[in-house]
Amino acid sequence: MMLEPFHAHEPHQAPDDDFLDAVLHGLSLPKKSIPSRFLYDARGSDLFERITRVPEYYPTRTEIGLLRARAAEIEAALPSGAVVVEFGSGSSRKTELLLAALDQPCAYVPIDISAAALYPAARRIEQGFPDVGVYPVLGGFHDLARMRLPLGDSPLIGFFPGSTIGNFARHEAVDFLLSARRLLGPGAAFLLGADLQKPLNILLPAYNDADGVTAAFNLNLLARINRDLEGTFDLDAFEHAAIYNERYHRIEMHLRSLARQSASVAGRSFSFAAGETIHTENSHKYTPERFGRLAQDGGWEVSRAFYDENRLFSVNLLA
Ligand code: AVI
Repeated sequence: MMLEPFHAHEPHQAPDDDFLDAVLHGLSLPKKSIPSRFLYDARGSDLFERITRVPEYYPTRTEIGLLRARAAEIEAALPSGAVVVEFGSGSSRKTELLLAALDQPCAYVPIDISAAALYPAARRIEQGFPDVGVYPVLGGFHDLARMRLPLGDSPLIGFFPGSTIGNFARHEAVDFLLSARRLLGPGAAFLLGADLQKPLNILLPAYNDADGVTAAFNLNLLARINRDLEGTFDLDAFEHAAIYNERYHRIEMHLRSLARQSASVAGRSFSFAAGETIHTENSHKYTPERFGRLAQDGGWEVSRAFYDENRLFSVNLLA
């Protein structure tokens, strides 16, 4: 099969005014919030990589364990000679496991908004899998509707590990699934990681690790505002808080003000009551039933699901 290099799509990097607008808007809301995608500047991405290695953060190692342990079943359930399209590929750490499990995959298309993550990871895969054509696409989730995959008639497999879908609001998750379906076309398969609902004694420490890596990851958002948006936040006057919201089945990360104070961003002042928070991330946790309904609303059907023995995490095969 022949694949053309990609040029159809203009590179898209979130411009700085997007960050400024989002922060000014988010801090003006009655319940202050900033979209979680802004947690991932270079330092934030580095801290997230460290989070995936702290002992309390079970999702990454559980998903990797599942991809390893169930490789034969995953291979049997997926077509041979396929093109793997990975959404938000980042460092492509789990890609090697999938490509190694599949029968003669012919191409890999990583899609990521960060050029710094995308191209080195693409090169690594190219070196590790010389028979697989690698065609990186620089772009974010918002660009999916405008993307085209100029591929031949090989079967397509979407790949979205890590339970990143859990960081979307429900309507965003549905829109994402619909866009992925449009992009991949009829007949495609989609392998998607989803974190499971579980007791709080496991869930809360995963987002409150003892070494404070998650706290540093969250607080780095204020450091980023100070650096990039002429912010005046006192990082010692806020603390990381991760709570479980029972109603929405999600971990919420917040930055909690330790005192009554004000801080300015690009010359605009914002006041904080003691205890007031800035909501910085949601991480939804699913039951198999809730995940099945989400997939259905996004135009897919769960055809097979793999769980680890402790039912911490799920890898779902959608059709
Ligand atoms: C990227 N995402 C799936 C992580 C999660 O668990 O929701 C982000 C994260 N936030 C704090 N720790 C990890």
